[in-house]
Amino acid sequence: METNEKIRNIKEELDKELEGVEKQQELVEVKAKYLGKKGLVTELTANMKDLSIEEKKELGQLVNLLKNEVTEMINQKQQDLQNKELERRLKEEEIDISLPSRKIKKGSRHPFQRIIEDVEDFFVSMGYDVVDGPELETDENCFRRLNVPLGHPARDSQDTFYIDDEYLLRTQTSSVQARTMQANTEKTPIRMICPGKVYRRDDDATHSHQFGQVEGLVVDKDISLADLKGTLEMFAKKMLGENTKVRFRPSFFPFTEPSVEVDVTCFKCGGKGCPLCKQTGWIELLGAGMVHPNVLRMGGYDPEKWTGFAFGTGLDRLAMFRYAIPDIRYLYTNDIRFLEQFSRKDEENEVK
Ligand code: 2NM
Repeated sequence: METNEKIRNIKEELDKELEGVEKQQELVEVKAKYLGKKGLVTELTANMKDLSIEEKKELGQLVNLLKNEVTEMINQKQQDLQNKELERRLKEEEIDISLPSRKIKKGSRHPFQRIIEDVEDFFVSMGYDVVDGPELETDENCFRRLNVPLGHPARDSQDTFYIDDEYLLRTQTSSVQARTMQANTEKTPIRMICPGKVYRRDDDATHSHQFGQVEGLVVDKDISLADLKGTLEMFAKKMLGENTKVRFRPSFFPFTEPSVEVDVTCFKCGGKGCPLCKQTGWIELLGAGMVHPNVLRMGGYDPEKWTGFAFGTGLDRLAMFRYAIPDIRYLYTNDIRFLEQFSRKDEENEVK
């Protein structure tokens, strides 16, 4: 066969073969078949040694030309394969930026957190400070400075978690009040509240070892029971709605004298009487009273010159009233179906 014809055949064959190539590996094999040491192109020069110088030169040029063309064809195919691969990947990994995004699940504030914020808003607007204190307390701050005598049932180790003779987990946040009076070395007026966790040893179906409390304290010149009544009535109306009625009953606490219990009209029946309020129409909201002279004295305030009132209540109590939660345990069991009801859009549904 004539050389030119062989060359033409090689190119035609290569052309056909390249058309069927789909993978990189196949192309490597094709390349070896044509351009390898024993490849079809190289083979053309097999009997070079039998030719004259002129013929050698002529054949050499033709074969070089062919080599270049074959290389070019293979490179072109290489490029095609790469483009195809790129296109495939672009298509596969395509991101449709016009698709709506996935909804981010928003959490919501726990009713306790909301209550704390509402209580703080009210009292801060009245000029009170919000004060924090340690949960691990001394017997001194938790009981002695609050006029809770040795032998008082509240000090009983059945009710209190004692760490040792001196340290305990606070059973009420009034230890922060004791600290605040003590720390105020200038003996200036005090208006403060302290929300926080407290600990008691009773646990049954309706009591938990740990629960939330908020207590408040006012110390100034000429503070009277009328100030206590006015403040707590405003507070109750602010938290539970303007229609809420308030009544004060005499009571007893070691740290206040006189002491009162503050009832509000039942959130369930509005005061008509129902099982929740045991047909009385009233539910207890707060304990309060005029700060006992002993407590003032131990805080460094002369009870002849200073008077004050104090109050306290449970956060669960406030939350149940405010959100009409029928069972205290909902607040502690972290049932998502319960908690989801407190999303922002439901804030309008609060009992007001
Ligand atoms: C209550 C009820 C009545 C109270 C008293 C004091 C202070 F500062 F005078 F010691 N802090 N909190 C108090 C008074 C707390 O909780 C039911």
